[in-house]
Amino acid sequence: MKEFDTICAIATPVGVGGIAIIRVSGSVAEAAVGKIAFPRNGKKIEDLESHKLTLSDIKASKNGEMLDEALVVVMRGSNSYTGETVVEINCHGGYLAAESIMEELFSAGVRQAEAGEFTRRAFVNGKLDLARAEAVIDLIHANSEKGQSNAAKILSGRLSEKVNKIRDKAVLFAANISAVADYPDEVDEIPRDELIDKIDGIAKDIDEMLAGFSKGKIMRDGVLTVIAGRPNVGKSSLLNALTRTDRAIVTDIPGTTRDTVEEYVNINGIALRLIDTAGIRESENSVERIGIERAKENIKSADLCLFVLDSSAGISAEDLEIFEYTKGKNIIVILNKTDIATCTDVSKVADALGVNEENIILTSLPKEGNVLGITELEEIITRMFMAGTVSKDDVFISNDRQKNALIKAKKIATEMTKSVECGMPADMLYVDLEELIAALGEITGQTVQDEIIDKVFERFCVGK
Ligand SMILES: Nc1nc2c(ncn2[C@@H]2O[C@H](COP(=O)(O)OP(=O)(O)OP(=O)(O)O)[C@@H](O)[C@H]2O)c(=O)[nH]1
Ligand SMILES: [Mg+2]
Repeated sequence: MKEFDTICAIATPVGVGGIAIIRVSGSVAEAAVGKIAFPRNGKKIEDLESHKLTLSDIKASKNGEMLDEALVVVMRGSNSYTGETVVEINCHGGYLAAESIMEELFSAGVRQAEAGEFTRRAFVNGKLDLARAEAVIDLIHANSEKGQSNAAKILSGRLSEKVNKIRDKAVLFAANISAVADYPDEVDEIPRDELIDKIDGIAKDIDEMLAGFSKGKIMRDGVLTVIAGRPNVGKSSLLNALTRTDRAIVTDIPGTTRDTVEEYVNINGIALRLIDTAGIRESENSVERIGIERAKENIKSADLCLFVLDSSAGISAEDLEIFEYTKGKNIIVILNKTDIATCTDVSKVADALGVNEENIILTSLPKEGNVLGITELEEIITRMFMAGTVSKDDVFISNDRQKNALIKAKKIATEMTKSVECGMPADMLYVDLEELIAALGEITGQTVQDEIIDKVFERFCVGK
């Protein structure tokens, strides 16, 4: 266990609320809290039973003035979140009680914790591996049920288990190789076919994990969805229909939306970050032109583009021009205004744009009257991003750091196969295997540089 100074932070959000929780961690946590907290059962903080809440008076150290009454819990020894003694004070919420207690703790020599410092200590003290620490922050920031569920599974150690299984295979393989090298008279050489099989087995496991990345990323970050098209086709009406709000201004004047409008919407457990954009056209108006540039930029970074067409107007040259910007993106074409349309021939539209008919949806989104097509659109989006059923046991890697470590490991495996095929002796694989093991170890943090650890904890908030 590493020795650190003692830190404290308010672990609950700032503002008016029932309670606020102050977390104190480190060797002098009990002594510092003991200066201001007086358990009603007459005991001292140091003598409280571990992991048991005790009602306590909180008094100013200078003059004994009552500051609050709070529930105090000591979590002693390594049996705490950080792996060091933690004291938590459940005081009253609002702006003053927690702040005044924090001031008292500072006077007692406790330092304000930095963002993520509690979890970082948990990692350093072996309470959490790096993948699980990442899941803590993902769980806090989860904005969809699927994101929450995947983060909770990773937090429980399921992803690390999966990685460690592959790693164990590689470790065993390395041990076999070194046994042959060390005891050539007693241990038989490993046949080349067997070497290839072993490497393939590891590579296949890595591929399987990599294949889950796109799902995991969507679960964690949501789908960046841009609504694009000509002016007046019904883009803002679509944002409003999907969010069931009047968030975006809708008028019959082309060029109504100037700046981008953003809203989150949850579709069957997936979070969509919806961006409504300015209708793209040649414009003399400088404000509108900026909006149009923004629209184009947004399309570039989108995971999904909802391309809206006015079915009452047919497909124009401008539509085709705008559609070019969406090339290479996941596309769903929205053939809108079907209530007043003369032509809603899906196969014609599919031909004109070169998209699959399945990716074209007929909608009707009038200001007054029946809204149609939204459920179908939601179904297509769900299918597109969560294809195949996700069983409750599936757990997915969800960030670039984890993905890059797997890609590194996979590359090494590919090189190893090539080496064996070229007739390289088995003991030469040992060094590669060590690198592969290290690459897998980056995911759980067994082998990882400090700067990567810094990056992981940068995303945390104070108090976690
Ligand atoms: N009849 C009918 N009118 C619609 C439909 N969808 C949208 N509209 C109307 O079309 C007009 C333009 O709709 P918006 O949603 O503002 O269009 P937009 O694409 O956001 O337009 P810009 O912001 O100017 O680019 C409004 O008067 C809407 O009420 C529809 O399905 N049927
Ligand atoms: Mg609009």
